[in-house]
Amino acid sequence: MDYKLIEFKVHGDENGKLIAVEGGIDSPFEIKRVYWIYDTLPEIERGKHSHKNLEQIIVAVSGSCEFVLDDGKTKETVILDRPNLGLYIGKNIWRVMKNFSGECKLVVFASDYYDEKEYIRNYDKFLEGVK
Ligand code: T46
Repeated sequence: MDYKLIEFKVHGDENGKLIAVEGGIDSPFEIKRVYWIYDTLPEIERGKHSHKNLEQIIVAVSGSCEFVLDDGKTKETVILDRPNLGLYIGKNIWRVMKNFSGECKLVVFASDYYDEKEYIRNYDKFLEGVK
């Protein structure tokens, strides 16, 4: 399945910590867009879509949540629970985000600008596409 976990280098001491992500260096793609997700409730689910071409890296900079990843053949669950861990997701992976902890804050680095036409939001259509 086209995903991987990336350990980011932490710069820090007793004064605090800092992590930098440079496009094409710490991420496998040039970064064109950054967005963040917050104020999520524990019982909700987000995602439920795949992307035709977009690549992304997701970091839980605070709190935690689960990603259920699905390539149409198998499903794997990844837990994001520390700010130095990035989840890279390639194209054609169905993702469901769930079990958000309190104060979960996700920062997402994306390989391209937002384009709703690039999303597949129907699961049957997703399965058709990856067959
Ligand atoms: C993903 C997961 C991790 C925009 O206007 N611009 C944007 O850049 C994005 C990402 C979204 N939106 C709008 C589209 C919807 O009206 O914000 C609304 C919520 O988006 P969505 O329902 O797609 O949010 P999530 O949390 O289900 O998914 C998002 C990303 O869309 C997706 O690519 O992998 O976060």
